[in-house]
Amino acid sequence: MIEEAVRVILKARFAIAFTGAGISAESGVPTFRGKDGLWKHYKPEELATPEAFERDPALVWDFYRWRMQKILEAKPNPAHYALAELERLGILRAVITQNVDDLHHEAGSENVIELHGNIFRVRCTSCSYRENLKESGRIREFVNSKDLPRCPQCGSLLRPDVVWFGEALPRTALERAFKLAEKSDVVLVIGTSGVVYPAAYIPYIVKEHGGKVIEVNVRRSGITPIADIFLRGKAGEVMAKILD
Ligand code: BJW
Ligand code: ZN
Repeated sequence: MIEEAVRVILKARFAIAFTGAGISAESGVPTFRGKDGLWKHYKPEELATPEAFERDPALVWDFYRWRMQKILEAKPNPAHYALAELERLGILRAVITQNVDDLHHEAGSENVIELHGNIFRVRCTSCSYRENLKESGRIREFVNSKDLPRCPQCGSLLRPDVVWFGEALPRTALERAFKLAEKSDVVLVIGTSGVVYPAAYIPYIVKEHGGKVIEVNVRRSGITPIADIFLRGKAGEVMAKILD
């Protein structure tokens, strides 16, 4: 199976990757669904929503501070590095990710499309204020603070610059991702349950346009029914073998 996947990838004219929380699992970043992914028994649908933030911003900020902390401690794993290497070799054209953890950039991938935002950015709930905490050097301050973060311009609550359920995805990112999917002849789908839309359309678009779907996951997902090649295993281990 791996040999077949390698053959398809090497033959590709325009390959892309579509990644989810599972690619960062081996880096120590908890996934959303599944027993290890839950935070204090809350489902993502109960925390990653504008309604949850309105009702209880302190609870939602606690969740995001916990995630920021985990992500700060995390380093890219062989799967992130493999995608960066495939891009460097001119085989992979883009990484479309649902992750907010920045690990693709850290591994050296350059053309990364973030569909669900980035956990190191915050924005004001009232005005246009935005801040990149990596650039401003205020991550530690954010993670360690117990107070609700406030906008320095208008005093309203700040929120993570990520996409919650019921919110629109960043338009240019989604349009770029769909266009890339239309012209791709191979998509490597790594570590996603493939149940959150519109992101999960990406592999379907590739398939509809005649491209091949190669999936890497420890278990079956919403994408598996259309996968041409399903590689069962941990992302880091499988991707390291592919690069071998
Ligand atoms: C490993 C591994 C290892 C583990 N190696 N693998 C069409 C149909 C049905 C519903 C909808 C639809 N269109 C829209 C909806 C509604 C909704 C939706 O999709 N709901 C479904 C859940 C039913 N979608 C939305 O609300 C979206 N917005 C929208 O559509 O807006 C419309 C609109 C338009 C115009 C104006 C206004 C509105 C927004 C979705 C936002 C999702 N946000 C989150 C949080 C982001 C911030 C944060 O990170 O905190 O995104 S939720 C969460 O799920 C996060 C993830 O990116 C996303 C996907 O999860 P992912 O990555 O797949 O993770 P897991 O945990 O589910 O899976 C991990 C996988 O890895 C598993 O398969 C494991 O087996 C595997 N694995 N270890 C390999 N070592
Ligand atoms: Zn403000």
